[in-house]
Amino acid sequence: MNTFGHKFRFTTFGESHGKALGCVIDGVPAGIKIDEEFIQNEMNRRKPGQNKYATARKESDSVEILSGVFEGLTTGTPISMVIFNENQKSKDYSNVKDLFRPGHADYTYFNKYGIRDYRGGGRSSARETAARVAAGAIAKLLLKELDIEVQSGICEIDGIKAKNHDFSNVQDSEIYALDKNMEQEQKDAILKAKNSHNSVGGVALINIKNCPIGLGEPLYFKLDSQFANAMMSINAVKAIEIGDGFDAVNKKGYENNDEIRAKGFKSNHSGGILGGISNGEDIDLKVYFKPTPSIFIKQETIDIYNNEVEYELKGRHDPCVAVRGSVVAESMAALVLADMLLLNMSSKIENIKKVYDK
Ligand code: FMN
Repeated sequence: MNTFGHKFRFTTFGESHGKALGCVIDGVPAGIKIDEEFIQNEMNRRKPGQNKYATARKESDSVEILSGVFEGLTTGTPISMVIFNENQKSKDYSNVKDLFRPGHADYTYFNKYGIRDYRGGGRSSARETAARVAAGAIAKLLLKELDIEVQSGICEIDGIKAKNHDFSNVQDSEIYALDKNMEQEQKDAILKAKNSHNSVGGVALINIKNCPIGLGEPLYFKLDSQFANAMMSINAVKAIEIGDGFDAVNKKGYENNDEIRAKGFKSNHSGGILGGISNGEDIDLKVYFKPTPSIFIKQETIDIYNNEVEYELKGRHDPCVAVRGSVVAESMAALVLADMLLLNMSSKIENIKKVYDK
């Protein structure tokens, strides 16, 4: 199961220490202008090795488009993109060859398949998310045609919460912080964990503007369920909130309902989704990332022969995966929207008549 989406559908391939990763996207309408600089820029926002708050692994994450684009426009045929791996250090993993690293997929993969690529986690590595960002960039170019905007930023690191959500701060921040006043404290928490060979968790906020009313397919394909599916498919994501999320549980109905006026909703506690369908308000999602499992502190585990052992990791790892993970979550949100937009087009006979000029 390496495919996501229905009408706008993509499949990713590749492993952390293999030759390359990539994706094939099917269902992209013809005639979308492909801005390669934009796609690469999206890749650069996720790529590793950019500052001391991220892993030191250096990858250019240059994307090559192999098919589906002619003279700068999509042709309606599958778009395939490839990203070659450049900076693997597979020998860093020789000491964990027969061990199951705590917090990683090693134990479950091995028990499920009986074989695993231990170098960097193979397919279970978040290196795969580079391919999702490439696919997400194509989805964003489709959304751009419809003036739909998806943005993200970090609203919490190690329990230190942003008090203000200012997306204009994100692009100048090394940790994509939404609150300039909390940024230093959040950065210090990452460095403190890194210097003590540990890691921290964090929360990304995704905001979607200009989403039309009607996206989401009741009952088993609600928009919220598709966002949850998309976000929970990202490595290290442990929870997602929509709108007021967990806080809604402790409110009374009167406080939580968004009253409706002729000009629209008076509030947006629902986070832009009602009954599984977008209501035209901003969509707000919070995506919760656990602390990076790879830490450089001695831990207990077992080997593939069930011997109890102690081990210490080598390698290069993100002290807080939420930072680069926020870009992946933003891409997945764009991919869900692209799919839902295309699915929604056949919900009314008028729409179909419009296409066929009847
Ligand atoms: N885990 C690590 O141990 N080291 C890393 O450098 C690392 N980088 C990541 C980068 C991104 C962008 C994301 C989203 C996750 C990263 N992870 C990293 C998380 C692991 O891949 C993930 O926790 C692990 O595969 C187990 O899966 P699970 O946490 O979803 O259960």
